[in-house]
Amino acid sequence: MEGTIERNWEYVCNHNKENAKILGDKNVDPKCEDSENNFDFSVMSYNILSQDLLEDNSHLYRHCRRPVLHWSFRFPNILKEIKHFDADVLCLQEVQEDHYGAEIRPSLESLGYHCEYKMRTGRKPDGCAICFKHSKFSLLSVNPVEFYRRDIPLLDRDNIGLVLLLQPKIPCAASPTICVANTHLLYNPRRGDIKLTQLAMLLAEISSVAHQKDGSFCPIVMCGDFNSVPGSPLYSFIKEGRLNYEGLAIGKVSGQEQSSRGQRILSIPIWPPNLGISQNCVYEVQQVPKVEKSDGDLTQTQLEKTEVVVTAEKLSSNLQHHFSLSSVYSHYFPDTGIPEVTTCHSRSAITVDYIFYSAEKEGVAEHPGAEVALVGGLKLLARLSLLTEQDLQTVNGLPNENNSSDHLPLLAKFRLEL
Ligand code: KL2
Repeated sequence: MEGTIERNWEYVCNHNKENAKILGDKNVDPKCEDSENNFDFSVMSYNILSQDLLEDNSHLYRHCRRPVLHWSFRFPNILKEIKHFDADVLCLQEVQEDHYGAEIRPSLESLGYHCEYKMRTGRKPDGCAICFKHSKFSLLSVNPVEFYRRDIPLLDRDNIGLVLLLQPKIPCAASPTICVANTHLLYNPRRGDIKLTQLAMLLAEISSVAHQKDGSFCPIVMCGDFNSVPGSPLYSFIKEGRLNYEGLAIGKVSGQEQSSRGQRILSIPIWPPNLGISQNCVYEVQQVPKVEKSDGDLTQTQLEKTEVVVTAEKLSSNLQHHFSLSSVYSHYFPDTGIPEVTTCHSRSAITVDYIFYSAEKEGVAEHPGAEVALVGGLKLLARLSLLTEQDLQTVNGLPNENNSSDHLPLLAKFRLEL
């Protein structure tokens, strides 16, 4: 029998009770409690390990006792965990389609969730789901993103993303919308070029979904399994809002492996212009000339605009995005400096899963030079602490008797100040 392992809630706005117990969950600093001017909500990001991928990569799970690997054993545990934490928003990865239809969706619906799902393209039958509590949000839009592009040889992988626009349900008050994104980026440690492009595609979709009439963006939560480690160029790009990738080897983008092959240098630009995404990770306005007025010729100004865009992009090895994103987790335990782990199996124990969010304003000054747009901010109230590799060794790694994925769920509580 493998023991259970405890994870604590860390209350970010309550310095005296940083290590409040899970059971002490309701025991929050009064200053942090729900008030009329706040909308509080919790988010879970969880790669639940599709059975199909578990069986395809069975060499990673040789340390496990056979019975704990069966879906019929794993699913009740996963559901129990989801039920226990009772998050208002779930971002799930590796959700296998048949299990989703037969068990996952019905179970979550009976827990009060509305579920949206996007399956990968291609042959592997899993995808990402975003589920949210009916009682907390209404659904404004569903925006799936396919990273596969038949017309672009670089983009021959079947990963996807999903972006929802949610309306908080608040009595008698107007509230901004909240944009929630979920993804599972390509695993292949050597193909940082594809990973960065997939990320850019997700960011472009988030920009278009979160964009508000006044030119600002609503608050953003971006969850998922990014198959990249903290401090890697891909991670830094998300956090800093900029990346100069000149001379960077494609095998170094994600930091998953120290000495991977894939030492080809990223090309400039990384993705071809016909993807329609700028180096700022937004959809490019179509430069197709308008033929609204009689003659159909390009005016001089239209021609100049087109050229400016093209030349500016040819020279730049800089990627940017407009959001100021923070990570819920800090990736190291402050007292010991030991790394946090979000996934663990017989080959690796690392962080690849994240909850990023647009933080309240003070972040803007940290990014001089980066063109940070006006983005609605969230306040991080609490997170469920992660574990170390050593912690997980004491329970025979993952998956085990009680933890039924090779990833841990990430959990955060946010406040939207109205
Ligand atoms: O790293 V993961 O597990 O986020 O937990 O994402 C991928 C890997 C997932 C989807 O492709 O399947 C796992 N070696 C190890 N793991 C692999 C491999 C591989 N060759 N291929 C896929 N995965």
